[in-house]
Formats: sequence, structure tokens, C-alpha cells
Amino acid sequence: MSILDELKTRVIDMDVPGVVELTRKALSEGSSAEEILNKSLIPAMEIVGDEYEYGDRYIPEMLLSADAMKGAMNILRPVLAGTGVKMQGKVVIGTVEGDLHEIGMNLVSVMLEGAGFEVCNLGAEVPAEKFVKAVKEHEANLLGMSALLTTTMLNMKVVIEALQEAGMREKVKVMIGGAPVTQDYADEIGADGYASDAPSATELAKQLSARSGS
Ligand code: B1M
Repeated sequence: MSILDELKTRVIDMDVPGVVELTRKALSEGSSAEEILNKSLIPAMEIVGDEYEYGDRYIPEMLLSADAMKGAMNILRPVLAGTGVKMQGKVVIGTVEGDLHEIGMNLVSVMLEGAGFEVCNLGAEVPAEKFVKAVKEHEANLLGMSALLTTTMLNMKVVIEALQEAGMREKVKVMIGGAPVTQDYADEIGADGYASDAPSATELAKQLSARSGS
């Protein structure tokens, strides 16, 4: 088995230290960061995402594979930044103000990174003005918001209004998600898209990024 195939298997098998070690080894043996991303990490997370969607994998197992992916990305991020590899786009992501649920949002964030996006993860309880400031500073073409509470999802609308007030709404595509969020709600508040889980969020981000001309 090639080292890239082995790395892919280790991500699927949730072997966090093994993935970190093999990522370093693959780089030192001449694989490029782009190859590691495209031939090992992304296909592995696609399989993990499919297994989760078909009910063959539970959330903790998905999070462990995501942790392994995160470990590999920590090694690849500086290498990718230095090589000018074409990123899919720039995403600012976070959980809205008043809401500290961040497990699902972090999962989406890691999968977006794995799919080749440059991600600025603001964490949980992010006020509208912080989202707007980050989009501006990072010149992001996508803004992702998560909410797990029926009360805090209302803050997604506040962020969209803040973008409008700052004259930035046309510059950034807005995608939203989280357990209480629906496509109807996305339509109601004028978001550009809604995704129900991390794999579909990655697909949606690719579509929106292509539409934003990035
Ligand atoms: Co709380 N909590 N919680 N909680 N919590 C829920 C959400 C709740 C449904 C539990 C319940 O009552 N059955 C309920 C909300 C009810 C409602 O409003 N409808 C609830 C409540 C009420 C609360 C508190 C108010 C409890 C209290 O203190 N009385 C409090 C709120 C505090 C606050 O936020 N201000 C609270 C606190 C907590 C903990 C701190 C204990 C902890 C969070 C820890 C953390 O994140 N650091 C917690 C947890 C863990 C949960 C449950 C059990 C699990 C959430 C989770 O992580 N799921 C949850 C019940 C449940 O969902 N079964 C519950 C796993 C995660 C992978 O899934 O987050 O859905 P999820 O993310 C998915 C998708 O939604 C989607 O992709 C992800 C991956 O597939 N997705 C996106 C998410 N974000 C996306 C963004 C996208 C696209 C897709 O685009 C940008």
C-alpha cells in the first residue's frame, strides 16, 4: 500500500497520532501538501461523511476522524500557505452570539479545510460585529454561521443585517446550519444557502464559492 493510501486508511480508522506521523513522513518522502490533501485526507473524510450519512458511523467516531484530519492540517497549513496552492475560497465561520454549541461548527470547519478552503474559525458566541470585521479583514467570499438553539438562530438575521449596513452583503455568500435551522429559515432571512450536516456544508460551500467567482 502506498503511503498516501495508508494515510487515507488511518484517517478513516481514527488513528490521530498515526495520521500526524504519516503526514510528516509523506512530506519528507516527497509527497506534496496538495497530493496529501487530494489523495488522502479529502477522500478519507468523504468516506467518513458518507458512513455518517448512511448511519454506519456515530458522531464521536466522526469527530475522531475530524481530529486526525485537524492534526494533519496543522502540519500542511504552513506548507500550503507557502506554495500558493489554489484554495477553494476563504470562509469565516462561527456560532452566533449567545450560543456556545460549537462541536458541529468545528466539524464543518475542519471538513471545509480538508476540502481546500482557507478557514477563519471564530469559535462560539460570536457577535454580529465580529463576523463583519472578520469578513472584511480576511476578504472572505463565504460566511458560515451555526446555531443550535431556537432562540439564538434569530441572531443569524442580525448578522445578515449588519453585513447589509456595512455595505458588504453583495461581497460575501452566507451559508447557515445547525439542528434547528432549515432551508425555509435560510430563505426567510436571505441567506444564500443551508446545509444539514458537515459533508453537505462542504458541497454547498463549493457551489457558493464558484458562484461568488472565487
Ligand atoms: Co445544549 N442544547 N444546551 N449543550 N446540546 C441542545 C442543542 C438541545 C437540543 C438539547 C435538548 O434540549 N434536547 C437544546 C436546544 C433546544 C432548542 O433550542 N431547540 C439545548 C439546550 C437547551 C442547551 C442549554 C440552554 C441548556 C441549559 O443550560 N439549560 C445550554 C445553552 C447554553 C448556550 O449556548 N448559551 C446548553 C449547553 C450545552 C453544553 C455546553 C452542555 C453542550 C455544548 C458543548 C459545546 O459545543 N462545546 C451541549 C450539547 C453537547 C448539546 C447536544 C446534546 C449535542 C449538540 C452537538 O454537539 N451535537 C444537543 C442535543 C442534540 O443535538 N442531540 C443540545 C453534535 C454535532 C456534531 O451536531 O451540532 O447538530 P450539530 O452539528 C451538525 C449539523 O447541525 C450541521 O453539521 C454538523 C455536523 O454534521 N451544522 C452545520 C452545524 N453547524 C453548521 C453550520 C453550517 C452547516 C451545517 O454552515 C455554516
